[in-house]
Amino acid sequence: MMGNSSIINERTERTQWFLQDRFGMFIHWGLYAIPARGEWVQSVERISNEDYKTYFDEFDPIRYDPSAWARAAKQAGMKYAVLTAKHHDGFCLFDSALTDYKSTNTRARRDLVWEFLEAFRAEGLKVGLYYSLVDWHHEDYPAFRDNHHPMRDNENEKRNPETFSQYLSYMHGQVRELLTNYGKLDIMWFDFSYGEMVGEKWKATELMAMIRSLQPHIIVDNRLESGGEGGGSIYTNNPLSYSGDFASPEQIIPPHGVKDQDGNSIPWEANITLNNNWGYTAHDLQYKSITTVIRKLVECVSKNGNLLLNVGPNAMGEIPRDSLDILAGVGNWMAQNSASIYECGQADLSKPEWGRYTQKGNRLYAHIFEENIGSINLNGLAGRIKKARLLADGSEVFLNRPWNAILFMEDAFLSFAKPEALTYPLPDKR
Ligand code: JFZ
Repeated sequence: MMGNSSIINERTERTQWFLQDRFGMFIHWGLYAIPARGEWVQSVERISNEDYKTYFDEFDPIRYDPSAWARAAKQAGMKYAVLTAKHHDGFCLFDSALTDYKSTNTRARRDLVWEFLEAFRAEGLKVGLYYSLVDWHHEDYPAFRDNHHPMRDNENEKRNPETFSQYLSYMHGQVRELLTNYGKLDIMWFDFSYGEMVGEKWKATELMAMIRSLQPHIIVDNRLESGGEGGGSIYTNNPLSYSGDFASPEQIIPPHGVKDQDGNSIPWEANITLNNNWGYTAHDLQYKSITTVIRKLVECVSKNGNLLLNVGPNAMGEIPRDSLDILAGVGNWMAQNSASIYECGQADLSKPEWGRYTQKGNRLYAHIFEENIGSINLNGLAGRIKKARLLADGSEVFLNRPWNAILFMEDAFLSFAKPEALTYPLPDKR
């Protein structure tokens, strides 16, 4: 079956840059940086809107310097960034005409989204905005409880599920504002659908028609139709207008990448945290190592996917020191090895037991994860390799010894990108 080829063709065209760039920064920032217990704090702790307003009254990120964020992203080798313009708590980091619950009405008096966009564009990065479909603050958003997604469900608060259409006008209106008043955006990242709140419940066809008319080239995630667990018709060969341009597996890298029912690769981006939280969480010091992050990036690319790596700036507006250290370490590796990431994808070889391959044209990149193995097995490559070089310094790698099966041949090129060679010492507390 051919499926919906025009939607798939347009998706292929729109996502070209995305599939080349491979590596982006996710930024979860909002009022929840003050309680510093994660971006779900209002729901998890059942904080009323009245009590949560304390944080609104107090919010004053005096050290917010998005140029510093943009430099950190760029140095890490990231090519794009996505900021939470509005998360589930409903607080807007932009100057919306449709609400008073926005950063320009806090002590900050700044349009944080505008400044983010300017700063990242100035560094040459592509820019995207996350917009939460879920809204715990809007009175027309229905309270909802289920075990998997403990939505805010505070008995004492006014809720008008029967006027949900007013929320939809608000939500569509804010998306229109973002796509009209903030210049060219590269990514729109909606979050998220659950239970019956899927697709047309968001008036998704109408929403997508507006999005495409305002910014035809923007790429959109798949969460108008799904949650972070995957799913939705993007996984079929018959996608809808709102199925999304890329799948968004959350906190996992799918074992075999993401393919449709015919086995064709679908654009995808794993979104992954540095510690165990998206929003700033003061007590969460369980950070991944630099090597782990590099390997996740390599793993995504080896399966034709992207990595959107999260940071959660604090209430002052700073990316936490631990996160900056990891980004710097990844950046040091990328400075020498990014040729094995950008514009690369899955190799036409199965995964070797010693690590992973990425490939770009006739260059095959061998990422060796096992330490102290004197030689690696290049099964399936006998006779296909012309020469091998260490990617970091261009130095020759002998293929006849100790890898004695390999003969030199025409248009193949093997490069080695070893994460271990360039890891960074981590602070003691780890
Ligand atoms: C969502 C948000 O709730 C979370 O705060 C963060 O922004 C993340 C990137 O996205 O998390 C989800 C959304 C959906 C599912 C799981 C986590 N899901 O459907 O399984």
